[in-house]
Amino acid sequence: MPSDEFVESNPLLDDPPALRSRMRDEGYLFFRGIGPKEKLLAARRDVIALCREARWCDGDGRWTGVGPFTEGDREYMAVYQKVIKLPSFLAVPEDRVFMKLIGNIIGGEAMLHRLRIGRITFPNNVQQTTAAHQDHWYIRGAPDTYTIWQPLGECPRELGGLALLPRSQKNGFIEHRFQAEKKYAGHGLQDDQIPAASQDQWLTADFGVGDFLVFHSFTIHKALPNLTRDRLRISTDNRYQRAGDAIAEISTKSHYNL
Ligand SMILES: O=C(O)CCC(=O)C(=O)O
Repeated sequence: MPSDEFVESNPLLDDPPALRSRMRDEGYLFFRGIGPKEKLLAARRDVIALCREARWCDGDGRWTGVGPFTEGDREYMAVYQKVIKLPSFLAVPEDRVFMKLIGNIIGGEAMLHRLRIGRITFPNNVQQTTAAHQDHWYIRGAPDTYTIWQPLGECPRELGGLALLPRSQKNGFIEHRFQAEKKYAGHGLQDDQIPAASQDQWLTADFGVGDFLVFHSFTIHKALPNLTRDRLRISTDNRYQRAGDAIAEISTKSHYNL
């Protein structure tokens, strides 16, 4: 039976041509444990403090039953605008490990977008799980733009990590459809738009602290639902490209311009 686990790219870390080649072939790279753990946990602590202040969770990130709220909801945005200004949250994607890695993937000077996204995903809210999409729909600019997705804290599958379709970037960009039921990220790809041969090839992982996923802006990916009873899924996704390449205005501003 084929594995539904990402292939780890840690052994390629110091081999830029091999990193580039795997990214070109597979559309993603997955690394275990090399993210800046202290920074990730500091950001997690600060995000949880804000969620706790809003009475969404206890000090351990355990949901109180308030909500569920989603990006776009007034209650969510009131907390979110504080999250994306936290110095600890902003510091994560700037870490040298990411800048160097992306520099090696693009073979040049990496630039981190000002747009930095945080996600707080409540339990009992499956309908609002991020649908399958390609980031190029939202980010535009240079196709050779790369997303790094990582949880702040551990993210076992039932908490809803990220899944993607390997090699899906090779089919190029696909027009997205409006999905009226979504409160945010309202455009996505439906099953009939995804090549039939790859429908059963979704890959994912149980993410530990410091594990992260890098993928191309044409790679099809989606969130997995948070199926836990009482845990908030806290994550961040950030985008990088070659300095000097085309960039759309949205990527030069903070999320929602908050
Ligand atoms: O974390 C999520 O729910 C969605 C993340 C995502 O789609 C992305 O990083 O592009």
